[in-house]
Amino acid sequence: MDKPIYVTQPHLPPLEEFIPYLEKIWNNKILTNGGPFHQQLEQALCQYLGVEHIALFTNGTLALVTALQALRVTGEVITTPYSFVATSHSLLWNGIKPVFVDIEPNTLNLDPAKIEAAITPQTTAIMPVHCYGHPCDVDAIQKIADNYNLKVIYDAAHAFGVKDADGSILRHGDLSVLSFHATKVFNTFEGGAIVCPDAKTKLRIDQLKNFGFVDEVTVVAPGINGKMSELNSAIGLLQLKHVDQAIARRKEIDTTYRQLLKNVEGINCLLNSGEKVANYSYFPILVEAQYPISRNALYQKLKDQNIYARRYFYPLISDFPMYRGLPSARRENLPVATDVAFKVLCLPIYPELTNDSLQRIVNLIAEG
Ligand code: T4K
Repeated sequence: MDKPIYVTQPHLPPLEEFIPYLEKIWNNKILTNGGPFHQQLEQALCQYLGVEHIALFTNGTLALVTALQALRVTGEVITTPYSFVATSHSLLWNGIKPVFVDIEPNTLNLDPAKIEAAITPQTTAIMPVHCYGHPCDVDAIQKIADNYNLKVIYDAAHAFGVKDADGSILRHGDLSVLSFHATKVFNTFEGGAIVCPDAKTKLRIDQLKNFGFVDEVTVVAPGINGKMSELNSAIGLLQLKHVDQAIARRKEIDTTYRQLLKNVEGINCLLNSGEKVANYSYFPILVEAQYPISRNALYQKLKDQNIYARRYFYPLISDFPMYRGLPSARRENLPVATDVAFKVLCLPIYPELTNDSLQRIVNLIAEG
């Protein structure tokens, strides 16, 4: 049996490159609480991403929870059912009711045309996701937010380094939240961040991720412990040096999949990012009715060959027990998301995936 091929695998620089970072941590004995590597990584990420302010976190989920708290979001929030469950969980952690709105069939992002109908007097914010790193229709969403005086918090967990015509996609909305989990394009093993528009907001977020302390003796809010450690920050600094190379290889894999799969009937490769600055974080395909076997049968066929493609995002968040009783979670309310969740398969994509493995995956898919 060939070696297992997972949907993703973290790209790690040579171990010896990490030793000097470890030595520094051991020498100065600052392990966490906004130490030197933490500060350096915040600066380096601002520069790399082309944003003004960034607050690092232990993980993306705590960053989402804190982003909502920082903006004092309450009541109801409009969001997508087609995401990782952390998106909606962050709302429940804040005592907020998620209101699910269907996705748009081309981008698989929240459909702006369906948002207005879901707004009620309790709605205070919209939480869209740049799913697979494909930008949401940020202008349409902002227009609705402006009309109804709503906050916009982007779950940008997949959107590291993604740009639109005017720069980073992360500058849109009131806040954007990144994940640096091991499975992401840029990782700090576990980690995350909030991109903030101004220093005042960053200060509030930094206080909230440190229990709500504003000085040694004053606590102003029930903040969480969401601080990134020096070890994770150091990994981030090292990873950042290699991330362009990693994304370039992902792009090659994306292009090759598209070329090799374009004539396979019933396999829809979804959006081609074209000339936009994308990060090629996922390679989702839709297994359509014309394909000889079902999506689940293809998933199993690959698995039997030690190839672990993943059904991101099946089941829909709205189908999990803690959400399915909500009126907005009804499948009739979410026809596009429901359809896509039964068709989607994310194929392996990561820098170390070899061309031979890629060809093997494509051959198995092509034979049906
Ligand atoms: N919002 C969105 C839209 C998200 O997608 C996520 C996370 C979040 C918010 C929350 O951010 P974090 O709090 O996680 O920072 C994974 C990740 O755990 C999760 O971070 C990610 N989204 C989600 C889409 O995928 P699983 O349960 O599918 O991961 P797992 O452990 O099955 O890993 C997938 C494959 O990756 C494995 O088969 C092998 C490979 N792998 C994984 C790990 C952890 C490795 O090779 N090395 C590793 O260390 O959730």
